Amino acid sequence: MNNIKTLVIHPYIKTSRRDKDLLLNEAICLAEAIELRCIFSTSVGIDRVNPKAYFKSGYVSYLKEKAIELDIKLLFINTNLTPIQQRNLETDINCKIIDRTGLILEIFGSRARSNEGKLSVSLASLQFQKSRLVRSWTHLERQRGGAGFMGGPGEKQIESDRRQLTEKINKLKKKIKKIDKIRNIQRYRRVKNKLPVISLVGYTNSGKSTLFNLITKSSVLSKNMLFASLDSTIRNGYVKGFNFAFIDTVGFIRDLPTTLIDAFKSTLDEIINSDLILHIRDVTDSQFLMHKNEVLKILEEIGINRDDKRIIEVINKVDLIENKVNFHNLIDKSSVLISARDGKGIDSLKTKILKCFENYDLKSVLN
Ligand SMILES: Nc1nc2c(ncn2[C@@H]2O[C@H](COP(=O)(O)OP(=O)(O)OP(=O)(O)O)[C@@H](O)[C@H]2O)c(=O)[nH]1
Ligand SMILES: [Mg+2]
Repeated sequence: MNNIKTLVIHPYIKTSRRDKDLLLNEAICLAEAIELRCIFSTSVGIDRVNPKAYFKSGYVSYLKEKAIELDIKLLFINTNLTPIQQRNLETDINCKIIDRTGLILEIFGSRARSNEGKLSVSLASLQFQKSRLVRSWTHLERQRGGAGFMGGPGEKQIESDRRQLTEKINKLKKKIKKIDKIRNIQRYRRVKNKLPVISLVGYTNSGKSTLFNLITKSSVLSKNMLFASLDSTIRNGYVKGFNFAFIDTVGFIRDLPTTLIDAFKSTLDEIINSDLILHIRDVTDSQFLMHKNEVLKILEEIGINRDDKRIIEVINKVDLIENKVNFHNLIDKSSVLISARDGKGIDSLKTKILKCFENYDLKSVLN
């Protein structure tokens, strides 16, 4: 299903001060995260959104010409479209259209490995469909494993009405609740064993899994790709001889669809219950400050204040910038600088972690 010839459009309101080139680049990375072949990409400034087709008719004609000229099979528009806009664009351009939420759902669908992850994505997709009900990519009908929105069973439009969707949603919720119960039992056990829990959170691609693997000697997928690892993983890890439970969580991204936040609620709840939250930040990220805010915003959505004392900032990938720029004025003094790749700073990070647990009855494996 990969390699679909895709046109990537990043629309922005002309008065917006966000950096359109960086956002276009992120849009291309999202498309690549599901192995779409980006043939042409551009950002386009608009004065206002056309409620019928998002763009003015002149630009729609331009897109149509481009799609024919380049034999485009899919158009990714990096914004959230209403069902009407999506349908009108598809009819006018005669090409499949996917919007930002749709694409992120596709990526999540292709990445989820665990039972809970798959169920959560299905739930998010159904809720997304229910919110539009005009057409869908029929996430549940097709066999999972990649961008299934072109050809094959994915082509079939969903016929279920709202009631059927609601039924499916309720069934899924029940299943997830069951898994939740197990999760709660596990959480209870960890509490009973007094095993402190440390969550790794951060923007996608910041290096969470790399650090997680290093500390817990695991092999979670870590890759230079948005949303490489999706399922949250929990493993024991030792910090200078003391035992902790570490959690690698799903990566965050700006404007993470709320349906996904909802669907991943139980996973994200693990973060709320953590004793410590490592906020992993990529020092080479050109949107270093904006992405910090996006992460803090999502944490706030799940109920963790941005000034929560449990959050420690971990500035990662310092191996890439040493002696290059003075970035120290961009970061808090309390942050820890590390390279999860070459291990630099890990000792300081561990010291800092232990300091946070000074008043805690830690289990030493040396005893
Ligand atoms: N140079 C350098 N690269 C790093 C470092 N840490 C991680 N990377 C690379 O950054 C990319 C992303 O790393 P991941 O660990 O997959 O990032 P993540 O935060 O888990 O990303 P998602 O699971 O996609 O949200 C990979 O190519 C890593 O090899 C580091 O300290 N230095
Ligand atoms: Mg990861």
